[in-house]
Amino acid sequence: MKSHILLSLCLAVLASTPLTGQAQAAQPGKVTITATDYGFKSPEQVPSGLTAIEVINEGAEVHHAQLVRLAPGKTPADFAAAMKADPEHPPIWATFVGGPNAVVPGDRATAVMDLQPGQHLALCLVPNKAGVAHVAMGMARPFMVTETIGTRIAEPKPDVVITARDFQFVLSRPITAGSHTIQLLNEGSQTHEVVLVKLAPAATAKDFIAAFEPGAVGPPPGRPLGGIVGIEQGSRGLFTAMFDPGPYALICFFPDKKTGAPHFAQGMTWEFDVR
Ligand SMILES: [Cu+2]
Repeated sequence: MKSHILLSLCLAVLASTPLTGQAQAAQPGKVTITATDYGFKSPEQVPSGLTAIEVINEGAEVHHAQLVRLAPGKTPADFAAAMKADPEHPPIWATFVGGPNAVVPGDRATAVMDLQPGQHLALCLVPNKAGVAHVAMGMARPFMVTETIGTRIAEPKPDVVITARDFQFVLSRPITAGSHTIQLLNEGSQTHEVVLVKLAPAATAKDFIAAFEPGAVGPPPGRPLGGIVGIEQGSRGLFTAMFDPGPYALICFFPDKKTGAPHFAQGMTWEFDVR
């Protein structure tokens, strides 16, 4: 989940590359990122390769962990400076490489991503009630993905594929009740994400989105259950979710390359009923 609002915010927080919280030991194939209001705890170094990245939300707001890989030679401070200079367009040397999408306080979500070596950042682009993206309040955490030879986890086999296009989601088959391993595949020309939302009865994706607009009152009529944060053209990521009967929505909040407006405004939502 993210908002274009974030792109107009000062990301000076990154310039000082704060290491919020304590470093944790990295374990091959698995990384835990703890989100609070407003910071991340994560290992400083993560081995490359297929990795189950878990976000645990210990905050009081909705959080996710958007991973961004910087090109060789680029630093978190460079990223902050570039975003400050041109808030509408992330620098081309920053690659959006997925991560676990939004969950409510007390919840957790996992995304399986194939991490490549290099300097990374975990960002939370979810806005608070005032429309300020959490990244601007300190939710930016640098970490290094290191070259690894050795243990790699096996790639989970998806039983549902969600294909993201400009600007729609296409499901390989209807989602039934029970647990599913889902692959998000980006076949669009832009970066896309998927937030899986369990909607409240009679609520729509639009109602849920409206609850995150600045000035909205009351809790959102639905519960985000993770998904995959922004991935670029040709990329994929995997997540597992448990489906109870009822209404669900898939939503892309990623800002349009040209206009900066979120993709849901261009119709990138999908509602479905699990029976
Ligand atoms: Cu999108």
